[in-house]
This record gives sequence, C-alpha cells and structure tokens, in this order.
Amino acid sequence: MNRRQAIQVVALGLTSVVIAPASLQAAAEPPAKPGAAPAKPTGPTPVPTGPFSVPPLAYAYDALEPHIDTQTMQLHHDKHHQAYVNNLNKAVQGRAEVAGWSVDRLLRELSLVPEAIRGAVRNHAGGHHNHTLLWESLKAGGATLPSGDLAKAIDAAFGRFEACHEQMTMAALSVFGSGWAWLTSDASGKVQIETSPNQDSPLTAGHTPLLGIDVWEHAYYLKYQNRRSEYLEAFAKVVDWDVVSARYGKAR
Ligand code: MN3
Repeated sequence: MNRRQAIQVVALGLTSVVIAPASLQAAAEPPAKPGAAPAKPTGPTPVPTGPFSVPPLAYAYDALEPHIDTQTMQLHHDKHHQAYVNNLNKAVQGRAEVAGWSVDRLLRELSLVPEAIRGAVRNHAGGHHNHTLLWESLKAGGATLPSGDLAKAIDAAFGRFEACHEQMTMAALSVFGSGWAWLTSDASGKVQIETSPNQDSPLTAGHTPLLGIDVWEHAYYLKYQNRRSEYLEAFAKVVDWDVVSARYGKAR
C-alpha cells in the first residue's frame, strides 16, 4: 500500500464512522435468543436503601447566594450528605441490635452500638445528623439575633451576643483538618462553644447541638478556596437565629 492508498483507507474509515446510521449500528447486534436471560442492566449502581434518607432542602440551591454558592449547595446536599446517608444505611443493614433506632439515638447511645459498626455509625450518622441540622439552620434574610431563652442563656454565658459570635468564629478557625464548630447546650441549659473533629456529634457527649458550622473544605472551597474566615463571615449572614432559638427552647 502506497501513501496515497493509505490516506484513502483512513479517510474512508473515518467517513464510515461518522455517517453510519443508528439503525445500521443497532442491526449489527445479534438478535436476542428466545428464552435467553435478559441483558444485565447498565447504568448507575443502585443507591443502597434503608431507614435513613436525605431530607429535601426547604429552599432553592441558589437561595443563599452570594454567601453560599449554588454549586456548593448542590454538591454538599446531593452528593456529600447523600453519601453519609447511603453509608449509614449500609452500616445498619441487617443489624437487629439497632433496628428502629433514630439517628439521634444512634449518636446519643453510640457506646451501645455494636462495635463492628460503631466507627461507621459515628461517622455517617454524625454526617447525616450534622448536615440535616445545618440545612435547617440557614435561610436568606432570617433572624439575625437569638431571641427568648436562648438570648438570655447567651448573655449569661458570654455577656453579649457579639462575644458569642466572636468565640464561635475563633473556634471555627481553630479546627485543624475537617470538623465542626458548635454552639451547644448542656443538660442544665448552659450554652457553650465547642469543636468536633470529622463528623463527631455533640450528642455523643450528651450535649445538644444548637448551631453547627461545617468547616470541612467541601463546605466552602469552591467559592472561598483557602479563605475560611471569609466563608465564616458569609455563613453568619445566612444563619436563621429564629430556628436556633427554637431549637434551644425545644431542648429545655
Ligand atoms: Mn459537610
């Protein structure tokens, strides 16, 4: 074959790929034999199901713009939170010891969860609970200050709300690696700031989480990259303190 012939062959080959009609491609597949097993379905792996599911957001993905961007909300809610739920469902599958347990109970009574799944439950029940609380705490144009008993408890513990806010911001900046900063209350109703690594929930320590700031990079990196303090400023603008105050009232 000389060079000219080779070019013609290549050109014909390309042309035939481009113009081959779909009907011809389909016809090239052998017909299914009668009685043959149906072809294995292709496509995405089915999502593991179980007792837990991601609650839908009460607002649009872009509702918190420009403070929390749309793409981050989509990925964070639909992919990250969903993954915690899928892994939690997988962990409790076939485990009669924890059948019917709520996510709260799994975290409060973590020491009673079978040891073989305790680590997975800690991470994924924690991830599920923390993120559910997070979505519910956010709103564009929500209340900017705590009210009622929570406002009193914050004044009692910090002197004034601004001091509470500053301490929570410092705590969120201090988290090394992935984790959360929290405003929590204890059994006596006293409020405090704490941090937790990974997806550990304050519930496991007997505390009630009132507001959590997610400082995993997935919560802010797309928009803020390494500027965690800018993200914290923006986050503070979309917290709905009415929800947080009601949460404290309910815990009392
Ligand atoms: Mn997160």
